Amino acid sequence: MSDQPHETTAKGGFETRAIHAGYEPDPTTGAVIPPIYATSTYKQDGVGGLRGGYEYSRSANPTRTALEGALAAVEDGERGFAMASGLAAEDTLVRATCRPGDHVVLPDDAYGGTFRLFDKVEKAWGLEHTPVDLTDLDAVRAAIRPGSTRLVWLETPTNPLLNVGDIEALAAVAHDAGAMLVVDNTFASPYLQQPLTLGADVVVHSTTKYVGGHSDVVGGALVVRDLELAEQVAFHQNSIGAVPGPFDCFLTHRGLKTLGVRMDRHCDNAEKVVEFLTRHPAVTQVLYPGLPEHPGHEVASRQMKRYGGMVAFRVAGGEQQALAACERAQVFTLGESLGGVESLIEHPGRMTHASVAGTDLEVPADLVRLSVGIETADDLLADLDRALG
Ligand code: P1T
Repeated sequence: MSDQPHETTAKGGFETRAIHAGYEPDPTTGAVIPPIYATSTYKQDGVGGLRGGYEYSRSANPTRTALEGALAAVEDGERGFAMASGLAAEDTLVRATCRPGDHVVLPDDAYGGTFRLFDKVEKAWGLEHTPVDLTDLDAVRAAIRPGSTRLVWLETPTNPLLNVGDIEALAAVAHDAGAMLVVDNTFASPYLQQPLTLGADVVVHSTTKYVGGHSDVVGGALVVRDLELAEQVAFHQNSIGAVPGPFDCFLTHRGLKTLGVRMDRHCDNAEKVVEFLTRHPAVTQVLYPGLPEHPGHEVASRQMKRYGGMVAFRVAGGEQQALAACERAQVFTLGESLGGVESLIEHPGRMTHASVAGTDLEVPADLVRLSVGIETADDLLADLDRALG
């Protein structure tokens, strides 16, 4: 697989890498933006005579190669892999690194779909898992099974409770036991947090969210820093084939270029929303790592540039009032997903995390999750005031 095309990472600051890494203007036309290579196959110059390593678009496509180079660069990794969705990225990673009988440590408040993948799909193929509080290092050490735990899986901040795990400390715990630390960096985005620079082995993204940034494409990514692991992932990416098409890659890459400016505005608006909610009488608790009283605030301050655009809160009056708030909002659109320019509101218990109802991962019924967008902040506050009655 090593003869497959992949761009090396460009140097420079975050925004420079987000905009330039992975692609040089086309030598023939000067096209500044990677064209959408809508082709499944490539003419060979004699049998095996590949031009630039391109053979068949499941294995590699130039629009995808450009995105993969940019993803590696913004995460400070060696290689990036674009996948058809966040869950496709997760499944491909698991197959590349684990075998039946192996074991994975999971967050006890992971995204519902991630838990479902391990609990309902991977388990049937012999992969065991233990959900644990990843903010408790002793609990993580106790959950690790020496010799069979391959992955410690961290989401930080978590979806939807916004708990924060210490990437550096967890990397040390995982490595001491011969396991790898995987970090789902979807909520923070590479602009706010770069787990590979803190010792993580693999970064996972649902690029559907902040990386794409416009709620117009589903995608996922893996970024690694070890070239041997990269070979394994590349082999499984091609062998399983859960890859995005060129138009999806184009949209995701276009979104990535503006990630820095968007994230700063997401954070500005989220801070205003948090300030508003903490003073609102219908709100009993606001969950946001930027709040000094948040249990993960100190760790978040060390490992994140800012605290992100995701906010969760609990509503006085319980589930019915939480559902009513979701339904009354107008500028905040009622819907799943997150990370787009438009604000979204949802009820995790009935929506994104319905798949963990009845398990240890069940989320509180009075919880509302906001993906704070980049609209005019005053309009967002007025909308929340109306929604909360
Ligand atoms: O939806 P997909 O691109 O397959 O990504 C899955 C995924 C993985 N990790 C995290 C932290 C996620 O939040 C998600 C998807 N989450 C939602 C759809 C949601 O509304 O929370």
